[in-house]
Amino acid sequence: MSIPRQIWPESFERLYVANGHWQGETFGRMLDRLEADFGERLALVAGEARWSYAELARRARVAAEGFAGLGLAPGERVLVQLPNRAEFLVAVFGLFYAGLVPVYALPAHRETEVLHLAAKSGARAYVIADRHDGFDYLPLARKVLAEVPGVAHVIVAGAAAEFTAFDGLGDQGLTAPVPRNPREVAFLQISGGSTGLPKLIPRTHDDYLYSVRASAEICGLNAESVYLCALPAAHNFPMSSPGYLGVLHVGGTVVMSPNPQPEVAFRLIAEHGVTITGLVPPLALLWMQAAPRSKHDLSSLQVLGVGGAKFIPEAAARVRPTLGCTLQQVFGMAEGLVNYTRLDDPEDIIINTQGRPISPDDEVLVLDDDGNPVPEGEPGNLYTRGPYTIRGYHEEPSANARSFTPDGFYRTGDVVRRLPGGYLEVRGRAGDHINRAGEKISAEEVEDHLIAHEGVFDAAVVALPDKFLGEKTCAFVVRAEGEVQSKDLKAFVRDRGIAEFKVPDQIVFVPAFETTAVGKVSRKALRAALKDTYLNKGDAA
Ligand code: AMP
Ligand code: DBH
Repeated sequence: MSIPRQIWPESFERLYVANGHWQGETFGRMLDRLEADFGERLALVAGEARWSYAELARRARVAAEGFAGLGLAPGERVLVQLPNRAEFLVAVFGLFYAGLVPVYALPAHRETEVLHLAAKSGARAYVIADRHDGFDYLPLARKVLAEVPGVAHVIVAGAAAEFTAFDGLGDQGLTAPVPRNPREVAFLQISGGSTGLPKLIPRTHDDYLYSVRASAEICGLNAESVYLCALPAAHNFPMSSPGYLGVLHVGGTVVMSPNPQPEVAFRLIAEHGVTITGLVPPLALLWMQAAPRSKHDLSSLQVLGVGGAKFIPEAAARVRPTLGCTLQQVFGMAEGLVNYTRLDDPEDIIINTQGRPISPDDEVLVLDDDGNPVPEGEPGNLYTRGPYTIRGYHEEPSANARSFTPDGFYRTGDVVRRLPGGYLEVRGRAGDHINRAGEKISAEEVEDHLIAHEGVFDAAVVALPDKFLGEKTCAFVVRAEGEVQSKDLKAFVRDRGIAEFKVPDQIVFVPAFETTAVGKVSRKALRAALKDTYLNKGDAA
């Protein structure tokens, strides 16, 4: 069974082909090309692994044979939840080679998210590591097998217990990639989203590989480039902006960092001569704080990409003086559109803007709340469509009706100013999610968890500014009977099996939520009113 095709109108498809964006390569064929072009060059450094392109390709083909041997058929989905280790690249290229469709979960995801992603994608298998960051994934895998009917296999990197060992998959390897149509969905990426649980983002071979090739060029990559994958590899940013795919595309080397902390990352930069990496703003701040005191030589680093959340100009201005490299601001979204400041842009643009779109065929509209264009320099809502921006989420009719216009523009929910030259400055956002250090958290999702507690009558979750994280979560809670405390609620939410970054940072108990004369106000209005009453007046608990 395959998933529905992403539909661009035919005239757009023709344009994207004619303009050379969609080139008809699949991820499976890409692996063969990389091996042919860069065979003995170093592709991957991860833990003890030092693998050439030929070795990476060989292992991916063996894994592909293993996946096929389990009975997984082309077009079927496989949920992948792996940390930054060598198996990540082997698994995803192995899946592509076997014609399978990876679905990317973050290592931080727990039961609630994983069960949802597995069920929603119709996953047939689940690939995990045995442990990461102190968490044992095997009990979670047992739950997925028991509760999601379609999932028939669990494949484990590390100690596999009763499951299939990743290292035992396959033997000789497939000799050629299982043919796929490059216009078909290659993988499902996830969206942080502003409502409910994460949504699935269908990306095609053609659209995604265009963004990879173009990003590699914009970021000045070549075969000497060494990319440090410091953010979780499943995130769109380290995947393709320009990410490990951009670096592999040109024959460079990917270095996997098990985590993005300076003490780990700096050693890897010095040891492997890392030239480029990508970070979210809080990590960039942490690196700038740590660099002057570090004993490691960071002089190989040429470019630091920063994105995922707004990087304030004061911090942006400090990148070159403290880290000795060029800052590249990256404003992207897993749904598609990615903006970069260019490496040779004037300092003023690099510090004060979030860049401009990758493609001449990216269409960008900045509209007021009534849908009319705003003049250049004025803030408005950002809408976009283009050769690598989706036309709809996977099986989400009501979200699609909200998030896409009838003529196919994606409503990003971001408020931006368009500046001369098409540069964008992110000013804020219209939607109700919290951007906590680059992780997007749906207010609604956290509210639903809080309201499930018997001591909670109602809850509303808002973003609070935070000097380090950018934003943190604050939950306003109206108690039901009893005296439930913050720590009880945090423990309760955590125990429901959600990613730790979604547990509210702060909980403020309030006697009641205001309702208007008409009755219940919208959640959006309620959140705004609560912020106004309790936070903007400086009396937050
Ligand atoms: P997602 O749709 O979950 O992939 O998250 C993408 C969202 O992250 C964007 O729509 C923005 O709200 C936010 N974002 C990404 N990069 C930046 C940036 N450089 N500055 C401000 N916001 C950003
Ligand atoms: O936040 C994001 O989703 C993001 C940030 C930078 C992204 O998807 C990207 C670059 O490609």
